Amino acid sequence: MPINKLAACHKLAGAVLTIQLLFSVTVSQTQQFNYDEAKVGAYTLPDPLVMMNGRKVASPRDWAKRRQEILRLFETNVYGRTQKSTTRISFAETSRDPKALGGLATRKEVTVFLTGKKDGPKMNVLFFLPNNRKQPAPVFIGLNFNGNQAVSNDPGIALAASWLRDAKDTGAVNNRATEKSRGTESSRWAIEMIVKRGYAVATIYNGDLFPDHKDGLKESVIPVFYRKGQTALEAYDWNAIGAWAWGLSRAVDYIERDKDLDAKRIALIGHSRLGKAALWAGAQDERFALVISNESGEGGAALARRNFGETVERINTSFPHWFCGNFKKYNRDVAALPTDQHMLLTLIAPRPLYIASAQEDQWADPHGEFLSAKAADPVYRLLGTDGLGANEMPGLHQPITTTIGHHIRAGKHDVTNYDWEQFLNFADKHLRRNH
Ligand code: GTR
Repeated sequence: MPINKLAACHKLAGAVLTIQLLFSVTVSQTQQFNYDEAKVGAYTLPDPLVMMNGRKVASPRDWAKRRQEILRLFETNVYGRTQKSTTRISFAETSRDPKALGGLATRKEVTVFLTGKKDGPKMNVLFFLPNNRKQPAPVFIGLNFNGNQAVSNDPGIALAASWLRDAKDTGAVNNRATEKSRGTESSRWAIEMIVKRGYAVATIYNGDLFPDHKDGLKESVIPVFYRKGQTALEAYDWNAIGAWAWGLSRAVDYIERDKDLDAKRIALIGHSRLGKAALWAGAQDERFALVISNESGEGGAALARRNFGETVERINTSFPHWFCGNFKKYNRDVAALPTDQHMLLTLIAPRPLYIASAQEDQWADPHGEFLSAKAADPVYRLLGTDGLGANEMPGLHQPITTTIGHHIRAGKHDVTNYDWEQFLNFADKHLRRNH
């Protein structure tokens, strides 16, 4: 065969091979994720009521010990160990509008200096306080994805100063917030509804704590707390989710010192990746009186061992900065994890916990979120609560409001007014006045 023909032949073969390769990559990528309940396979969950030494947890007293064990397991294997800060926060109010939301609320912004020093790391907390209140207001607190200015169209809110994802939906230019980024996340924050029901709203941009990209570490709060001589993360160190959770606790430090707010009645909410952070914050810090996970999925409420939707390997690959280094060891061997996510939920017990899912959000495995809540139920019952009041996942729009609450609604991955109505009903029922 003449040489040029041979080359052409090779080229063709190469092209065919490339096409075949592309095809098989696409096929294996789609096949990698299972959406068929029949193909989930068998798995055994670690028992939250058995100590590592094999002893059964039979009383609330035993549970206090087991709880510490489980916390350590999550620190070491999943989210990383939160570095203790030795300094106290300080803060400054930077804005106040007593006639926000047409007079319904007082809007205020507070800068929290996370090491107490003005030139150290800081986060901005945005509050809406109901004006119609006779005592300190209970609070819904949660992180937001796109900056505080994104949760409302109120032009008085300061634009986020930290890194922001450049995308149409964020209104950011060169990774900075612009006027266009106002209100871009407001459909997820039913602020008026919440305020009308007598609750304050508090929110923080997660990027103030750890910019959400794989090189976000250096601009995050974490290096500020490096141990002496430390220059990089150890496999057990905290990462983005740990930093986000930590920031939520620093906001509680502030709330405890604000007499407009009732620090004994704080409901913590998070959606998706921020739902993972909310669960981890609620697990570590018992000052959160109630915790809500909205579609937190893999690494949140959903069971890791269930082969359905997103996987441990996929989340660690797409978001290497979220979990600790050790978590990556389980990418291909989830069964070896000493934890599963139902154990994260048990760390919130006996405090009220609400798990919300959406039917079209199969990536987050709604059934796996429900089964996780179910597997946390024995701990809730041991601690004297009514646990989760259902054996099977209820149909759409049939909320459960026992101490572990739950709903699945129609529609996509999102936070909707329907979700907020259920969260408010749940908080009305469970966040009783403590004084
Ligand atoms: C997805 C991720 C999910 C969830 C989601 C979100 O890309 O795979 O685990 O966290 O992002 O935060 O919206």
